[in-house]
Amino acid sequence: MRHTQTSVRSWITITMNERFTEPNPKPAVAAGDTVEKKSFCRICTGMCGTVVTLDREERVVAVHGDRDDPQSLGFICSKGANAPEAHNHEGRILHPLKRQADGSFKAIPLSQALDEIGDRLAAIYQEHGPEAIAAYRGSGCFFSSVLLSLVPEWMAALGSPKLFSTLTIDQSAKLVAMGRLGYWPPGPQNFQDSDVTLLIGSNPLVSIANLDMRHPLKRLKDAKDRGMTLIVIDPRRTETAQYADIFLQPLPGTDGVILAAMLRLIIDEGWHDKAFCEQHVGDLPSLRQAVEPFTLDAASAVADVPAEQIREAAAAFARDGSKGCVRTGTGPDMAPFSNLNEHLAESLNIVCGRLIREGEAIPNAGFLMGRGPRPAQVVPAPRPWESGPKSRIGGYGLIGGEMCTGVLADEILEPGPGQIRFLLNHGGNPAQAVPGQRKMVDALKSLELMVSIEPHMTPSARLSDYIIPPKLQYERGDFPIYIFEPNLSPRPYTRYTPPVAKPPADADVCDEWYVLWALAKRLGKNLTCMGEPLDMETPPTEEQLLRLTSKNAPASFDDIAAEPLGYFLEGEPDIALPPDPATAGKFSLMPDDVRDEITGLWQRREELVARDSYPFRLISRRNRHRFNSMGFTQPRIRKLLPYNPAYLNPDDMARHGIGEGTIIRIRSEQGSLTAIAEADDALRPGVISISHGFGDLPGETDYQRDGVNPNLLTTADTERQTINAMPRMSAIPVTLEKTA
Ligand SMILES: Nc1nc2c(c(=O)[nH]1)N[C@H]1C(S)=C(S)[C@@H](COP(=O)(O)OP(=O)(O)OC[C@H]3O[C@@H](n4cnc5c(=O)[nH]c(N)nc54)[C@H](O)[C@@H]3O)O[C@H]1N2
Ligand SMILES: Nc1nc2c(c(=O)[nH]1)N[C@H]1C(S)=C(S)[C@@H](COP(=O)(O)OP(=O)(O)OC[C@H]3O[C@@H](n4cnc5c(=O)[nH]c(N)nc54)[C@H](O)[C@@H]3O)O[C@H]1N2
Ligand code: SF4
Ligand SMILES: [Mo]
Repeated sequence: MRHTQTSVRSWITITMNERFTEPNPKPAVAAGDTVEKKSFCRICTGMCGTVVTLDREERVVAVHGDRDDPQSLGFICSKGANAPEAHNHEGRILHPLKRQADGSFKAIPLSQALDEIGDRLAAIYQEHGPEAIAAYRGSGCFFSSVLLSLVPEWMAALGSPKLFSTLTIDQSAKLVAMGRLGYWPPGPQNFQDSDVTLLIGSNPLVSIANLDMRHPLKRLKDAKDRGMTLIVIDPRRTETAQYADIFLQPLPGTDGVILAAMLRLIIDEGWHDKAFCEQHVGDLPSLRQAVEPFTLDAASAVADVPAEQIREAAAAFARDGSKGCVRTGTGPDMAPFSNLNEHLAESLNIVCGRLIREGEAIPNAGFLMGRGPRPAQVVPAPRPWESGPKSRIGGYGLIGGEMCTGVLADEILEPGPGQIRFLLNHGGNPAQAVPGQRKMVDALKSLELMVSIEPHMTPSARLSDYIIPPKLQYERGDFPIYIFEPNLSPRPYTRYTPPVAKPPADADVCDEWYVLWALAKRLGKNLTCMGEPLDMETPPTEEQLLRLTSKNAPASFDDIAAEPLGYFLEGEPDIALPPDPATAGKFSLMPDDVRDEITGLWQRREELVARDSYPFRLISRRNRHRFNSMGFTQPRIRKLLPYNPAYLNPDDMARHGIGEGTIIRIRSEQGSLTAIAEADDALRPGVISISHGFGDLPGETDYQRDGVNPNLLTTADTERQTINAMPRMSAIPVTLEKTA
């Protein structure tokens, strides 16, 4: 089946209720009419090797895991296998769309869209300056290697510091921790040969994040087979926690308390690495002093886990384990005190010396991101947010070169010089993803101009003035997302995939980089890619940009491209160099702001878990079939998991007279939502767990059809963390009632 102009038009006029009911139009292919090509999936950090089946028109008809792939070993998940639907379903946007006065969308040619956007953008720029122009990058943008550098460079070309992304509603606590503790160039010890791992608030077997992302189940089983001890801390006995040797199931939001108690115990028992601390830590006694109130009994009382279990976990990690790290996911990094949680988790690694030492091999010193010398020494706390641009609202500095998404809605809504009037939503879905949904949606609606580069009619797309649909992953050439390179592979590795599929013949889908180039040109700006100036008369080619993307690699683009299953750098791995006494600094475990936070944690410890007015705590979970909201518009994925249930412990359900499928109302201080209850005996009592990425716009959501958006219960306005404005996105106090 081919998409025609008419099918797009008729799709646009489909009514709200009908818009998701299209069957999956898998192209009909006669046997023998197909070819198979190797590529890799770019939905998540798994970067799984795939075999893509294509029909005569070079459209994707099937995607399988590639057993020959030395990294992912044939693994594929349901999201990756569903790529044919993402590429071919009737709802995929195939022509640039312009919103009409009545709210409907009209297909227009790309050149017209770019001209019109360019004119309006230039007018905003001239009248209000670069500060009025912002971009929000979502996960659909991060998984394209060229865009990783090009989007920030586009913002720089326009002279605007207002680049936002999901980073600061995710795990930017990791950047804050590094910025306050100091940085160790050779990096942490790797998972692959550790004898202990402490995993906090992450579920790699579903999220394919953390631990080892290349066929996580196989790698986890391998690690267990060679004797690795796995300790998991999570309010839910997750798929991953099933493999734990020690499992702590605390109340959400209590990681800081548990970690502080572990640090206290480890230092008192002398289980830490004294020689390492002596040489590389500036203030161990200050840390010890700050954790003084956090006895095992005190932590046990707050977190509601046995004191003996905390001791057991600390002993297994620090006393019995010799190699291996604490690794955190979104759980602690979204809970209250997220920056402190992450700081204490990293402090545990530092105190136990779980870093690659002088003379030791650095398994993956980088590939596309470049390989500099890595001395085994501390780069003292750089605190980059303390200098440079600050947000107009809240005065937050830049995190990872970006503004904090926690203040994005305010930056749009608050009048005054520097107010954001234009937003490029690049591969994101802020109307669903950002905490405080109602306010975020109001903000998006108030923009003078919103443009989404987006293949599907998401809630955010529907709020846009223009939607520019891109080529999808198998239609473009790429490398794996390189910002996490050392975590993606224990060996220096990258892989080039050419485009293997073609968009429908009559589609007008864009190269995303072209949109940035064309708009920069229309504004009379010069764009760079990886620091290299681009010709602003003739647009670059995809290959040219990928060549630039690989400019820091230890192999040429041609050599990389010649290895269809990926390029592994041969030879001896890099070695951590001796420290340079002239520049070596020390880790700062207890700077003043962290001390304030730990004091605050102690003072608020009871309130964090108080169950009087809000007896439950709401937490997140990833689900297998969607990547955040991706799949929200795809009929088969919707059929697989039509709505996101509110998971509850069966005892809680019995106590409240709630059965499977009971319609419940969940309220927080911020708002309320209606959801369908489902039992999950893996969840501890007192906790409700709901996936994000579901639910439509406020007022347009049918909980049975769309699921619900937990961001109706969150806010970005209160309890923002200092430094990164991180909202409270886990351990949200809520009440629960049956609906009439
Ligand atoms: N309550 C709550 N809220 C959360 C979270 C939570 O746990 N709980 N998690 C947070 C986290 S960790 C994150 S990362 C954010 C995610 O926030 P976002 O990144 O804003 O949301 P996604 O749903 O991932 O949106 C990705 C979009 O990219 C589009 N897309 C797919 N392929 C392409 C492509 O090739 N090009 C382009 N341009 N677009 C493409 C998809 O259709 C989709 O609309 O949500 C955050 N929000
Ligand atoms: N299938 C799938 N994979 C995904 C995604 C997806 O939507 N679907 N999203 C991707 C994205 S954007 C990201 S950022 C990564 C995230 O990857 P992960 O961080 O592994 O995300 P989750 O699987 O949600 O695991 C978070 C865990 O934290 C627990 N938790 C919640 N609150 C607390 C707390 O206060 N303390 C502790 N200790 N635990 C807590 C939850 O029960 C849950 O098991 O996953 C990525 N991978
Ligand atoms: S795990 Fe991630 S990379 Fe692998 S197939 Fe699934 S979505 Fe794609
Ligand atoms: Mo994320």
